[in-house]
Amino acid sequence: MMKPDTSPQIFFDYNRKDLDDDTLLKLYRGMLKPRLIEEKMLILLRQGKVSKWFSGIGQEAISVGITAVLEKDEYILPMHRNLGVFTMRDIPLHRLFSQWQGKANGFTKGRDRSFHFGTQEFHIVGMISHLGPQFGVADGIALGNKLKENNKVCAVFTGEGGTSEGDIHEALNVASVWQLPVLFCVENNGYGLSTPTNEQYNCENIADRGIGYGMESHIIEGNNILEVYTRLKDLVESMRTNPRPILLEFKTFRMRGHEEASGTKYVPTNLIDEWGLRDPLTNFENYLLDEGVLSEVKIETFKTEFKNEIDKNLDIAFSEPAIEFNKTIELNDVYKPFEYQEIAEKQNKENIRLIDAISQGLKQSMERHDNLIIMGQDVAEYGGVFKITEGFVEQFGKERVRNTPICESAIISTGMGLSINGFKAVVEMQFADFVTSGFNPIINYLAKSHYRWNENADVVVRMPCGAGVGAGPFHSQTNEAWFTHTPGLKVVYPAFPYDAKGLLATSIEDPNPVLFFEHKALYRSIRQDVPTDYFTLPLGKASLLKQGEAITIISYGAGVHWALETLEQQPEIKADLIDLRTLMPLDTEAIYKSVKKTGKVIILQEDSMFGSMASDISALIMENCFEYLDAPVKRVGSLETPIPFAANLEAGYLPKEKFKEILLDLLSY
Ligand SMILES: Cc1ncc(C[n+]2csc(CCOP(=O)(O)OP(=O)(O)O)c2C)c(N)n1
Repeated sequence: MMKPDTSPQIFFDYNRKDLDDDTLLKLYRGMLKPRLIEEKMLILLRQGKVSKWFSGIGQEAISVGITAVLEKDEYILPMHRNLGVFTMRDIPLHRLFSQWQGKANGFTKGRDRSFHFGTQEFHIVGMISHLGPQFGVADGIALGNKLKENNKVCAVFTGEGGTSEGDIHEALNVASVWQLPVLFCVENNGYGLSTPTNEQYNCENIADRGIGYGMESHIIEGNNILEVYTRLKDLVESMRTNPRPILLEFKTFRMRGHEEASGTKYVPTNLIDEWGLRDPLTNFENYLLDEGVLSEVKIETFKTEFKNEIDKNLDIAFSEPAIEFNKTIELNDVYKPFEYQEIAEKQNKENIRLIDAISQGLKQSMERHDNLIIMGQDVAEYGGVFKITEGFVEQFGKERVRNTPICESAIISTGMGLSINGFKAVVEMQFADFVTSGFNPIINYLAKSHYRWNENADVVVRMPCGAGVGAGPFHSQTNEAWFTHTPGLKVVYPAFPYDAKGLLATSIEDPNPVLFFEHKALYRSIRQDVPTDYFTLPLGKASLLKQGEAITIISYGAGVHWALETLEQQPEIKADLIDLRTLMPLDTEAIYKSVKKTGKVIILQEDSMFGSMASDISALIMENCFEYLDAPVKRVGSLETPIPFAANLEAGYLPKEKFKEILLDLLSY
């Protein structure tokens, strides 16, 4: 809304409605502070005292207006141009400065830069670099709020460029289907790095997409602080009584380069000039002067106050010594400490299949943890494609056993958000293969959060995996090595019903992210006597299934059963058979002990070889047990091809037959 040319210094037709002077001043001071911090940062950047800077100059009204509307304990998920969110939450500035300088008093112990951090203390969940997952995390936080019935709202930010990410579409859809109270705030500032909006999307307004998601949406003049504040206030109030998602498109402009070093050469100068006239701070300042709420003297007083605060806090941050590398601390912070509690099995046992054991373990965990939420495709009334959650809806209700749209990425991010908000989540991949569509949040969000800002991801991802069922390249993979490679994840891979039940219970107890592999070919073929009550088994402990002097066989999953079959057929082979059960943490002690006894090792896995578990275990053995070896370590895995469909091709692909040959060769070495 434009005012006629009569007062060129005030571009906006401000309407203070019933806002008192204090509120107006709070908003003014709210914008002034980040502006002054940024101006200082730009100087420090030129002096080489800060490394990188993403400027939010000209966009302050959005961060400040939204944060002013939300309660202090309502979560906000900002991006890289939202300094105003952090300052409005009154974070001590020296902590922000330490964060930007990679120092210990920041929020990430020097492990991540700029705005890539969160803080539970201030209810801020900062971004990861990857644009996209924040929206799904906001879904999870909002789902938590909805389940707690606390009438809280959460706000998440993105730029218009970020809206092209698939994660964003998934998260908007989930929020709409589940009616989650999230303010999805899109700051449309004209450019995504150098890409103008007309090369980013082909619709007039991003808010127009609301209709496609079945979601209320609004366009807001992002540089007009009073419009941002008053409209948000009304919307948030109505969301508290009528929880629902709202998509907001804030029209604004990026006044500086994507980051300072990259400049603005590609931005027509007339655009910068035009938007300069709409500066949110100077316009509002002029308006408040006009209204008599502000005076030149007051402006100077505020500026001096903030500049002093900035300088004082900079001194604190600059005088803080550089962080020191301490290997133990670095390694210890990858996972949240978890004290395993043994819950012993009771006497009652029944003979059940692997699939029943998993189902029982999951059900008893749901009974034990009333903050545990299950999410997955078709997991509710249908019971999941493998029927593991059959009957769960009747017992636990649809709030806790949630059918999801087909969107792995947003749901895994939702799990992260639930965890941030005090819940536990189990996410079922319909098939382990489909985890590729949720790879980003697992690798970048779940795995790295504790190391980065001390926030654990209490999420178990269930992974029905494996070949031997004639299901071809996209329903048969055993993809554990994608995850064992990533610090921050735990990976569990049981081969028996007893282990599966106890390890699943522990995986859910453990506050760290766990990939829990369940072999489909074993689901209905392997039976065992399993305690009927809830019990736990420790992660990181292998089991020694057979004992012998001649050779060590190491395996996990289906490979364990192939090895057992071989040993049954050839009882003359005296072997230690180790079932790893957990791949990360790995029970190296059990491995080394056996290798030192037998001097010969064969590692059998279903996965193909290069970059796999067998390769790493082999390397570990060579490095740690070389003097004890009487023969080269042998690895046996599947062919280096995708998994074929036809039964005889699949049999040729799998290493079962090859294993027998190599085992005999090695024995006679
Ligand atoms: C998944 C992903 N791809 C690419 C990038 C690199 N990148 C960082 S910011 C950015 C532009 C973002 O534009 P927009 O969302 O409009 O936000 P703005 O920077 O304009 O505020 C790009 C391409 C990234 N961080 N994440």
